Amino acid sequence: MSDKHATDAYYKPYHGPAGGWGALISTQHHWLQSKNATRNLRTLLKTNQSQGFDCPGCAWGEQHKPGMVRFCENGAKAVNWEATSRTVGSAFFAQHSVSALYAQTDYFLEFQGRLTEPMRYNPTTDHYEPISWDDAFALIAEVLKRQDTPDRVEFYTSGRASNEAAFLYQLFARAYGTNNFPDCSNMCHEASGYGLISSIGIGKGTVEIDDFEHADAVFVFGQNPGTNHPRMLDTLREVIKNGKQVLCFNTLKERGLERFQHPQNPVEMLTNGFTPLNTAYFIPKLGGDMAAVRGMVKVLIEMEAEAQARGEALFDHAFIAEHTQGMDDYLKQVEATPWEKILDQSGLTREEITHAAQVYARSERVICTWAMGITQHKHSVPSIHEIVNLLLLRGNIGKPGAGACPVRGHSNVQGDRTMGINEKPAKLLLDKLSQRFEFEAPSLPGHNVVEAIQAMLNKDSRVFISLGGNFAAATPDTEVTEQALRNCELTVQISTKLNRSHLVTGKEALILPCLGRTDQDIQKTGPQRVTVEDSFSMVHASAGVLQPLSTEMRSEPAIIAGMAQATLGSFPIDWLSVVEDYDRIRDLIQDVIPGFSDFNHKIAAPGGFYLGNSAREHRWNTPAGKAIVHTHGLPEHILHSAAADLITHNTLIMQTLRSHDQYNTTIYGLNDRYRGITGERKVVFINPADLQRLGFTEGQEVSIRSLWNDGRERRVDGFKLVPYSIPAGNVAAYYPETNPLVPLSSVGDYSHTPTSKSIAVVLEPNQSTRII
Ligand SMILES: Nc1nc2c(c(=O)[nH]1)N[C@H]1C(S)=C(S)[C@@H](COP(=O)(O)OP(=O)(O)OC[C@H]3O[C@@H](n4cnc5c(=O)[nH]c(N)nc54)[C@H](O)[C@@H]3O)O[C@H]1N2
Ligand SMILES: Nc1nc2c(c(=O)[nH]1)N[C@H]1C(S)=C(S)[C@@H](COP(=O)(O)OP(=O)(O)OC[C@H]3O[C@@H](n4cnc5c(=O)[nH]c(N)nc54)[C@H](O)[C@@H]3O)O[C@H]1N2
Ligand SMILES: [Mo]
Repeated sequence: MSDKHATDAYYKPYHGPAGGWGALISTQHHWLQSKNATRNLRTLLKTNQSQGFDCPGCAWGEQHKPGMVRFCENGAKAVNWEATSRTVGSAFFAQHSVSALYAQTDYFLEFQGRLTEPMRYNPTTDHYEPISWDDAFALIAEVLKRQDTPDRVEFYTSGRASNEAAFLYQLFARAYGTNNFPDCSNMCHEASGYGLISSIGIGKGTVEIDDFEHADAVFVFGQNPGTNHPRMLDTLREVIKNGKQVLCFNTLKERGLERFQHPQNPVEMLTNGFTPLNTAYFIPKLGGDMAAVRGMVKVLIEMEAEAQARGEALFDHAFIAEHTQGMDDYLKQVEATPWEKILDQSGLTREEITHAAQVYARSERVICTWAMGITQHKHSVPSIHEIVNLLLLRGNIGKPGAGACPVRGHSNVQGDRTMGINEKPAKLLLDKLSQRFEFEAPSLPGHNVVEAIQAMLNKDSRVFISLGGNFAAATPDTEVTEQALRNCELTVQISTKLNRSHLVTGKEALILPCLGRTDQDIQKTGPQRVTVEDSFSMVHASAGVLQPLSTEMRSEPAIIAGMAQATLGSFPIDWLSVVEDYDRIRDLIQDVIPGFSDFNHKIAAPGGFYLGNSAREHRWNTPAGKAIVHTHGLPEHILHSAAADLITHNTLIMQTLRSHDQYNTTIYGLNDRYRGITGERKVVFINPADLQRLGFTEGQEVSIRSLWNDGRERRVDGFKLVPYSIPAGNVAAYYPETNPLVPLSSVGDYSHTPTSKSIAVVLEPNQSTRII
């Protein structure tokens, strides 16, 4: 058993600020590791510049001030990771069998370098072997054509695909005949899309990046920008410098939200001047934000009564009357919610909630931002409705400096949805596609991620095609998902780097190596650019700068066109001709997708163009023509009943989250600087009182077992306990190592998003070392 000294080796609390010298040192380390220092410096300086490429790191927007260097530490890691000169080609696969590679860690797999040749799995030898592009496309076409219905095929998308690739991909799948579009968004901001469409009639944030300059207060719910959206820290820092408020709600004391030092501002770094980033930091329990916001509204109702007694008003009654429906019912429900329930579920004190409410009341313009701490729970959609209701009370949607801001993850996940990657497409999109391309677009809803896994498990779906991403590792219930993929007749992975999904093969399996954001993309008419959309609905161009490592790599649009041409011939378009010049793809997009008229012309502008947002203009695309104020009771329990029914006094609620050295399933390194972890990923952050109550010691290795009433054991072993500032009853551990614990059917209400932030678990002495 480990003692305290064993823990010291990997856990040492971090006292510095976020950003700053640590960020620079870390960037340099990753730079050198990529074996390509000068090539990468050139690359980094082109990041997010108008003549360069869009950073593949995150979907935060750009503030267009001249001369700014527009990358952050973690963006630099993402760029360096892609721009490596290491390659994985036929010699590599001849050397390593698929089973041998399967035994390696995720870190090892991606570290091997860029995929450079199309490969086909040979089950007899258990090795991948080279295949020509034509043969690969012919194999895909043959398998697709022999299916009795197009709904046997799943078309997965990860959010790095460009608008051009995404548009062609959905056109291919729909022309083939299915809406089976499981996509990473189903595991990510689905609840934001659903929650916002059902309340304000558009599934996107309502703020522009410049709104932050005008906000009086920014409420940051359930996100860790120091790691996951570092450029957002610059924006928050400016808010505070303007003398305005940033209030953070996070179940962990995240260093990146507490203090921040700008890595590109030498004066600040030399003087060691830290900007205190938050003006208040609240630590709710997991899943407690809805209760916290409800408590704030309860206080605001009292303040409104006091204001009325003075002949004044706190609520924006004119706005409520003109623009909303259902506010009275909601306010009655809030009044009927007892404080005990609010305090118990939120884990906050009445004073804390009152303080937050007072800041809200004093602020003319309020922005609420959120990410996975809100969207990956069972009651995520109700939580988002609650946040929207809070904003609507004082007309905080559609005025400068105010609004709703779900902070997106992947750099083009929002654009992919705009382009029609959606398993439940709007009728308008299908009508436009049918009209423009003269075919009947399929109207039956397709599968989301969880449904796709279930369908492959039942063998209802038999082919899995993946435009990027790492489905086997990113999805819940790893063992079940792997079985689902293995059931397929064919799995196709269009990827930049080797990952677990290449090793969990169907009967047939293909790896199709593609160009990334940083690579030059030369087609018949010359160099091409693609476009992406950020969290603020800004669409802009991106063009890679590096020479591809192999002539055998193809662009995503070219690969999609190759599959489509082999499967469908020139129906409904001449696929190969549109990829000769991406302007032609953009012409198609402009004909189908609203907001893209004059597309090719508009992307010439530096910074791109704004797609507009109906809610911001007070046009509410809801059945009532107004913003809908939804009324939900606080959840009985934050867990799904299949877990809640099994809990005992030993049960803890676990969130799965990202370390500082990872990009989703891509592991750059084994450190998590701001949380003080080095050289280790298998850790469980736990409240010291729980550690003692459960009879464990710091640094002890444990197994984590999750609770779900289907008789299947879900367990991971060998995790070290790290005492941490986290509410009692809650624990945290990294994704994807803990994905085997997330039951496939533990999904959010309305959103069907796996509840990756609320899993019932028990900790047990480590099973792998236990003496029986
Ligand atoms: N460097 C880097 N950048 C990334 C990514 C990456 O992996 N690495 N991933 C990208 C993607 S796809 C996404 S979606 C985003 C993810 O960005 P985040 O949402 O910031 O990612 P997580 O690591 O899941 O962090 C969740 C945060 O919410 C807190 N939290 C969890 N549950 C709750 C809760 O119930 N209430 C509250 N108030 N807080 C809670 C956690 O303590 C943690 O700070 O980042 C994107 N950017
Ligand atoms: N337990 C748990 N599970 C989660 C989450 C969680 O918080 N907890 N978060 C969820 C979230 S928010 C998300 S978004 C998903 C992410 O799910 P995915 O998007 O499926 O996973 P990534 O890890 O981002 O995918 C990485 C792989 O993408 C490929 N790739 C990288 N760049 C490119 C490119 O430009 N083109 C192509 N074709 N391929 C490329 C590389 O091969 C790389 O190995 O995971 C979800 N899963
Ligand atoms: Mo995400």
